[in-house]
Amino acid sequence: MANCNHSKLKAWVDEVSAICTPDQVYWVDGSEEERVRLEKRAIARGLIIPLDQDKHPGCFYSRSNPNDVARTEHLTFICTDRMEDAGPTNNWMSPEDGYARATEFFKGSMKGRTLYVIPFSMGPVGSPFSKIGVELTDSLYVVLNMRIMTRVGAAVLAKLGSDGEFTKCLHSRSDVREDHRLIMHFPQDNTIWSVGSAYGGNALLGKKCLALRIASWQARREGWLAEHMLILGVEHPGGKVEYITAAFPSACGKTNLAMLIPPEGLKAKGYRIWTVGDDIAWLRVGPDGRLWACNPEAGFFGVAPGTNSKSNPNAIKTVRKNTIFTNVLLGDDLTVWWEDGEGAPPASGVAWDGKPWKPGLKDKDGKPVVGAHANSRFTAPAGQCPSIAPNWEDPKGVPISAIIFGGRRERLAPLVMEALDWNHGVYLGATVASERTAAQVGKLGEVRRDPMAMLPFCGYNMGDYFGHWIAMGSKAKNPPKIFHVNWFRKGADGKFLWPGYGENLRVLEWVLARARGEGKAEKTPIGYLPAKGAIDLTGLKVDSGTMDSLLEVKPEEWTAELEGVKAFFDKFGARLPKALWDQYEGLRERLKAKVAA
Ligand code: OXD
Ligand code: MN
Repeated sequence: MANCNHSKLKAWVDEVSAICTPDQVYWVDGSEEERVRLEKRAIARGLIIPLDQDKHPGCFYSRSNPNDVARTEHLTFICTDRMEDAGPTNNWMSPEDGYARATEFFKGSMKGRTLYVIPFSMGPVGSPFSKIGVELTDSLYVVLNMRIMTRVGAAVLAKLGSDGEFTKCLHSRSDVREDHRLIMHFPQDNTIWSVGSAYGGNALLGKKCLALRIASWQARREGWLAEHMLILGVEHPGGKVEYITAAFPSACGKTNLAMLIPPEGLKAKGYRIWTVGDDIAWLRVGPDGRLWACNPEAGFFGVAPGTNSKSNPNAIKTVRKNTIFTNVLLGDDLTVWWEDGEGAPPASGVAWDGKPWKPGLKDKDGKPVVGAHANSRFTAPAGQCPSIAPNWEDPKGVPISAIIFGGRRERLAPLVMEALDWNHGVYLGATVASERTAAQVGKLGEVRRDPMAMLPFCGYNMGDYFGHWIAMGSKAKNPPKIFHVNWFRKGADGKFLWPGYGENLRVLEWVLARARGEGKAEKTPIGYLPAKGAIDLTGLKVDSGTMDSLLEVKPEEWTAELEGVKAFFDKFGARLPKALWDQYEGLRERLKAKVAA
């Protein structure tokens, strides 16, 4: 056993061993020597396949069970004494039922396997932001991924000492059956139990389970924020760096924005983007009354398809070495490839589902067969990203100038707007929505709300969560300005109006100018919008008519939108803070006045 003198931790490992009956227990120390040893073990067991080491040094391929390729929200529960504490947007179970049901699946689940004990820190070890967890898992794949995504091992155990607090994270892949799968959160006990899945979001318990669901609960109690946000720094001509956090629902391009490369015109001005994090931000009020943010993760668990040197050149460079690829296409030449990726596909290979694959392969109905699963992933160390900020591990975090919310709306929402004040900004975050696209089951054009992009990740009643956001505005004497963006507005021809990608920096430039009290804006009923010419379009082929469409505010459409907002807010009953109803009424009045004018 490792150098552990934490009696409660040792007792818990014994207790779990008695239930899961592993053949042996191994304490992860986090050393380089251990990495090599565990990789060899995983290769020998067929859990990972080494890629061509000349082309992809230190990289491995892994394929999961085809029934286990994404987060399973319908099997994810918040287990609290009172159902209303989980709220209407979470699945709920009582802690008694939760433990009892999951115990059935954990019983004997590690027989013939090793139980790995992974002490891990979310956030740099010892930072005032950081939280410690210990994951007990029977999955070597999880161990190798946790070593990339978090800080693990001896240093964490030392920090924990003999009686430090930690989140108890229990995981077993068990038999990877969907009917034996449960992802359970017990926030009152600072505990997570996940069984029946080895997929990242379900099994790397530091990420969504700890850093968002459990942390959001703790954050409310302790007066900070745990958010589904990227963090980036914008270096201005002259060298000054200002930081932004941004929350977008899954698959809306957070990783791409976090690693943005300025387009030629802006690069020439002297801009540069620094990546601090691509998925999660923990925010605390600093001594200066500002919000300071820290990325609790140490790696990127990014979606592969669609990642290429146009959409995200920095991600392509990040995954060149020391990366685990899961469920992409494995070429017979031991390279990896994914749809809408980089370069030509290999001549032949094995697809994510284990079946032989060739470029141009069609199914029996003549439809193209993909080589990589749409949710296939790369796990890569953050430090390898060419745009990683030199201070990304600063224990005191980075000071935030602006918070951005965004959804995917083909109509209605303008390219960018600034909230009138903090509470209005919370309203903008609470009403973030996306329209369903043809790719999703359901009514086309139907609006799905994803407040602050936290719908699947908030570990308590979202009505209380909105209240906590409102309260944080008064706690921070110097809070950041709040904005809403929409990169996805379409014209009458059904084409995107805004070019996106690196050009988004033009919007960030206006956002930061506004945050400094500069930048020209026009007050509209829905918020401050850029005044004509306030967004620098030099060198960009977007004409002024298109810009007008991108920034058009149609009061009738916004009035119609209020109905959907009301239905959503009504779900929370008395738990919805009055301040948000005030915002709703204020917007209604402003729109009425505009229509009447
Ligand atoms: C993720 C997600 O995996 O948001 O980051 O689903
Ligand atoms: Mn995410």
